[in-house]
Amino acid sequence: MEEQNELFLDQRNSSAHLTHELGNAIIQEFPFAFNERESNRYLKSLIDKTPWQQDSLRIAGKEVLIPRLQCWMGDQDSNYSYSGIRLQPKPWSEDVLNIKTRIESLAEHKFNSVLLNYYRNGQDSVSWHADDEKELGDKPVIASISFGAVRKFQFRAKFGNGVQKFNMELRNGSFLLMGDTLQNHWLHQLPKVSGLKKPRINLTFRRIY
Ligand SMILES: O=C(O)CCC(=O)C(=O)O
Ligand SMILES: [Mn+2]
Repeated sequence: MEEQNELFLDQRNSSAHLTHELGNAIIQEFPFAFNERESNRYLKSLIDKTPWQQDSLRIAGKEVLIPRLQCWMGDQDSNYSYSGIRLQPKPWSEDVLNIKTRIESLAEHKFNSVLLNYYRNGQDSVSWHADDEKELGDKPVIASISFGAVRKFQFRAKFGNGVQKFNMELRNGSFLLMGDTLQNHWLHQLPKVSGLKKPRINLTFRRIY
């Protein structure tokens, strides 16, 4: 496992990136994919204009609200379920299409849907999972963009004794390209943070087959 340092990157260059090797999987991190001004504008505009909903999961016979708001957008023929929740795609918004254009050129990859997550404060989170639903194919490439509060993002090996871990900080305007073998070998989570009042938006672009 290898770590590089973003201090050596040119902050004005949206395509400047680091490569993290996690065993047999690769993550490319573009810390400055969106500059601070546009990131702050996207944060506010996405919070205000996205048709957010809070879904619930059935856990041990009880309906439990998930700790974040979500919105699924995509091409109108994409149909997807996430942790047992069936998501009907909303039509693309102008902001999301603009973000999609930027990251498709950085990633050199096309996506047809996106899951938006709104973490209202440090008490919102997502627990250990992999984005490995069968609709995403055998080797899903996932493009993850973050706006707002810096949050810790953690990886844990799926197999073996699970002791292999990797942590990163997802900053305002960063873009993480999770390579095609990552979801097969690693789980990820965004843990709660006590005392954090600031919001964060994350978009994970996916390709549904
Ligand atoms: O908010 C994040 O950075 C991750 C979200 C995530 O893992 C997901 O929606 O599948
Ligand atoms: Mn995920």
